[in-house]
Amino acid sequence: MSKKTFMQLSAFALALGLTACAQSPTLNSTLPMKDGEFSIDGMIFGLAEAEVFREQYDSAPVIGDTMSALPHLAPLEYTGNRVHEVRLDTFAQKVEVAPGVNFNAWTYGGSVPGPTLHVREGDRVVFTMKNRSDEPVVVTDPLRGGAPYFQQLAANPYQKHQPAVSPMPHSMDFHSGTVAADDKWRTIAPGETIRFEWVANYPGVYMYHCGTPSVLMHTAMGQYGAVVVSPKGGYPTDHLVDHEYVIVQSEFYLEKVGDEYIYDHQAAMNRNPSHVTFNGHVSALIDEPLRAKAGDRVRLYFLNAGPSDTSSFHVIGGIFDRVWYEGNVENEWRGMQTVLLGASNSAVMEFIVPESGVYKLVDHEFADAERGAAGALIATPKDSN
Ligand SMILES: [Cu+2]
Repeated sequence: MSKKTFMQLSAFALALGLTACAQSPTLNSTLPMKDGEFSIDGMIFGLAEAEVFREQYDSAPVIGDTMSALPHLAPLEYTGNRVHEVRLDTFAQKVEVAPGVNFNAWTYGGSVPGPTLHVREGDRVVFTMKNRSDEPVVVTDPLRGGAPYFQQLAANPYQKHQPAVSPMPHSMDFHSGTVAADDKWRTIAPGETIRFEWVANYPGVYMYHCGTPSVLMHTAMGQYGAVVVSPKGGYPTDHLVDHEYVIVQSEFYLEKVGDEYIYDHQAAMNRNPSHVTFNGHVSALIDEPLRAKAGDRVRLYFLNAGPSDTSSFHVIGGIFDRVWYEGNVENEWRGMQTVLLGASNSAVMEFIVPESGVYKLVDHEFADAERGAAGALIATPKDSN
């Protein structure tokens, strides 16, 4: 269903009084609080302690109906708030980041960046992650199911995923959560599973990543992705948007040793990346460019995952009509040519496609564009199909 159609249906449902319940005047979330939790300014804090345990589990490593592969964003086909049961296992995977350049990455869900989770401000996430770095996990068979992510990954296999084994302690740090990091973001050993909850108290586009030292190394090895928390009241242009895409920029620090590429920690310390990519591969948005028509309003949910570099994102031939820094509707900018983002900063950016043609997407720090941070949007004429 297109976003416009969904917005129309949502408005229709509201008009008929079909929404689940009226929003509480004091709580962001329409979900009940649990024992021990407390509310400040409508946000929920004081969540239960994380659990760490061992389980027999060798099934789908990504579960969640709003977990998608880049550049897709899963639609939120519900009103108000809900609970998301999300699994995102961590394991090694051989991935390609440029033609002929592949390495044994540490991943969430098998791709670099990992899947994008979409929730609404006030939603609750019940999160489970098993550290499966000691087993070969296959993600190329879409029949394994569990999330739309697998079908999307299969349709866009530029990373050429292959199972790999690299036993290593790992953790998960969601920037979208407000919790005690020493509890929820704790490191777990291969074979262990962690489960904890977080509430999406603030809207925006957030990074998730491994927080196990060296954080630089674990992030540069591939353990990061995006969470989109849509504002509960939406963005003011929701009814005008024709296409939405998610882009994650990140750096790779690889050196060739024999026939293999491996991570180069010294290059990472020196901030000298071998590759800088949009969506994990220098060709990702070139082989599969974004699509739109002249006159369309295109919305990009953009995260600069770093781990260490800034991004100066620019659309050649376009001007950003609206930019919401960090994705928060309160932080609105107009008429931006370039959006500067530090490591783990993000923005929601919209531009109107002026005419049919090719619009290149670049990091305007051109040393990074030449390292791979480039892509394209192809626009067909206004009245084309
Ligand atoms: Cu890690």
